[in-house]
Amino acid sequence: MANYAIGDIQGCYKEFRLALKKVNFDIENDYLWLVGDLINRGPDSLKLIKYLYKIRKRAHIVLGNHELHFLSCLYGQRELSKTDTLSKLITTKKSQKYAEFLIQQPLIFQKKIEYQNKSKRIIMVHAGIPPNLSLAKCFNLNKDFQIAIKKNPKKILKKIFSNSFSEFSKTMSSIDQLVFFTNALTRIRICNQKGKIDFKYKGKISQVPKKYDAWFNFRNSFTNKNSQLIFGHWAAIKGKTEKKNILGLDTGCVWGDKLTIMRLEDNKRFQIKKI
Ligand SMILES: [Mn+2]
Repeated sequence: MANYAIGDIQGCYKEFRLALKKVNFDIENDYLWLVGDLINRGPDSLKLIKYLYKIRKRAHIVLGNHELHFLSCLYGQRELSKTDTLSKLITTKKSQKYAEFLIQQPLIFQKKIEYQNKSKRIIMVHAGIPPNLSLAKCFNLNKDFQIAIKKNPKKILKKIFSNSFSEFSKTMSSIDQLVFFTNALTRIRICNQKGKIDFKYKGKISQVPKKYDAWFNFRNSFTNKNSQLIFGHWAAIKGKTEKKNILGLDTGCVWGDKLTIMRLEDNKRFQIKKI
């Protein structure tokens, strides 16, 4: 049995299947971890979701900004943009089934895995975690998020996309905390010492604006020698964080680069070039 984590697929279904083949993914015994942004921009979002639904018992998924965007469009809270490639997924008869499948997925997931008679905790998010949020706070807010989105997806999605708070404060209302948390975990790349996020910046680490840095370069309370964090979202850094316990997996397949699949037991990476 092995655990494999895969970076942002964004509808690159062919490369995704080649990645599973490359590692001899065993559907009966292995687990697949998906860091979100499964869909959109690429050609085959519907095929990808269909397949993931089929193997859902062996898949651990966290939601990315593109899943939230898809759900918002489906529920009439946002409009498709010119660069979206979600129309097949929205118009299929089974769109509701796939939406409900996505709504079941968290924003943060963790599990302990065993390897070489040792164990380590793997934490997975789509974009990252602001340094001033503790893991316990994240799991509490995730619980609130899951309750809110299952109860009334339209309502919470509307709030997530209409309010973009850039920093967390304990004096915020609980709904505002939830909105900040959802945007942060699915969209953060850079922030300042106080955890204030610049949501616009998408470039390289070397050109980050003054007083800001990559979120994983600040001291945090969520990783240690027995736990590691995996994330996607930031294609421009090509998966490189220079950190031992914080590992990026988005290597820009949809932009013509590569799809990365990593075995979590030994962090060995395998890559498939964009076809
Ligand atoms: Mn993303």
